[in-house]
Amino acid sequence: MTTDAFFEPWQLRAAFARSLSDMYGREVPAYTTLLEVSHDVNADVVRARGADAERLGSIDRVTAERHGAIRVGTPEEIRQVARVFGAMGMHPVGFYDLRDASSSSVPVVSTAFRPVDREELARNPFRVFTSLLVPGDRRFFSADLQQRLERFLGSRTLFGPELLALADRAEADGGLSGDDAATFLRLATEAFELSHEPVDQAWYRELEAVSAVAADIGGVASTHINHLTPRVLDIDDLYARMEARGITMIDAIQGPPLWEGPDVLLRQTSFRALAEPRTFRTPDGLVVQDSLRVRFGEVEARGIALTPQGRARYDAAIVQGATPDVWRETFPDTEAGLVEQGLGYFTYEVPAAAAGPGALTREPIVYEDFLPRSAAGIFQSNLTEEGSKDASQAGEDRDADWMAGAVGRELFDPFDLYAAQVAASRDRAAARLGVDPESLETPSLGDRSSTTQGAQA
Ligand code: OOG
Ligand code: NI
Repeated sequence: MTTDAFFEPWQLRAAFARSLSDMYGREVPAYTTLLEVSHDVNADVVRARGADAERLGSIDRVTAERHGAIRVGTPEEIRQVARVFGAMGMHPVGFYDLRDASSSSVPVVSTAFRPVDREELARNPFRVFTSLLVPGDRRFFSADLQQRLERFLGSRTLFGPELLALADRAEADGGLSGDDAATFLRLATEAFELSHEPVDQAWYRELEAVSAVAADIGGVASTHINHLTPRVLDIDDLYARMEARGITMIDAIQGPPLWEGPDVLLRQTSFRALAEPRTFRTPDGLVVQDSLRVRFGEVEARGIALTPQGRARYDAAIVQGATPDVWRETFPDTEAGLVEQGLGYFTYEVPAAAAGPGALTREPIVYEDFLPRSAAGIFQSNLTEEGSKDASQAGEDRDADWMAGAVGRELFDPFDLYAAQVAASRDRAAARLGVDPESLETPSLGDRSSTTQGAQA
């Protein structure tokens, strides 16, 4: 990086995603295997399907695309996370309550930091699923444990003052100069590396008995990326190739099944965390070698974003079991069907070589968010112990408003963002055609190659 260059938020975001990926690849070798296999799968899909493979994102976007996951302990910590990600044009989107989505002990609520504008997403869609511990939830923590946990969390520092100051400057100035950008990226990457400080054994094990997730968050004095997920264009093929390489994946691909109709939302699969050597400080002050399983591997395929109606169908279908038969009863088997039934989000596009005024095509909007049941499944598949949960106790109320207050920023609603993309595309198309946006009909007929009469000229 040279001193005179200036790095805009998206450039910081793209560089950060690369830097994290390099760090993770050095530290978690199976992740490198996953990246290699993902690249092979994507190259094969592009070769086989041509332009059609890029309908839900260019191959450049998909190749660079990652999501990460982190877990923090306090509202103050998630506010700091928001400053670091805010510098990179990543904003909190959505609210996920994992406490009920999981049968084992997962005492967190979550949001995802990601770009929200179409152009920004196209430049680099890096997103981070961010979970926040709920120490006041009596189903998991006694009053005494809550108090000790909060004291421990209150006394640690996840992000140093230099990193936060650079983050604030980047947000205020719309980017950073070369030297500052390099420092910011180095400090931000370090903040998410696994710490080699000895772990307080008694404290960690006490929390682990309640919840492995609680121990991962509150049993150590730092945070870490716990997985980094590439995107693939054919997750069934990837699954088979990983197994063939001797890497045991979890039993299932989470989310929708493989079927002949359009891919919607998100399909994910993972391999279990590998035991990594860690040092522990015992109650008698000895430092001993042991291991912890906290970093794992995940991969995902993204489909079309669903409207609230589409999502309601998805939620009803997934509890019946995500089989192709259930899907055939639930969803139309064409994109046109999704449009006609108001189930999916599609934009209005004026083709570059439009046949004439009024010619419109539609393009599907890719799902940029997460799914609570799948997320719970990902958490669950990586827990060594179930932990303990006393369902007779009342949980602590948490919702999107609470999360917005904790983060101290606007929390975007995913549905609003998709709907806004549709509206913006409609206005753009109307302006190009010189007609009133209200006069545009949904381009619902035919497939991609066919056009439909947009304006009543
Ligand atoms: C986050 C799990 C959720 C996903 O892809 O659904 C997630 C975690 O394990 O901290 O990353
Ligand atoms: Ni994930």
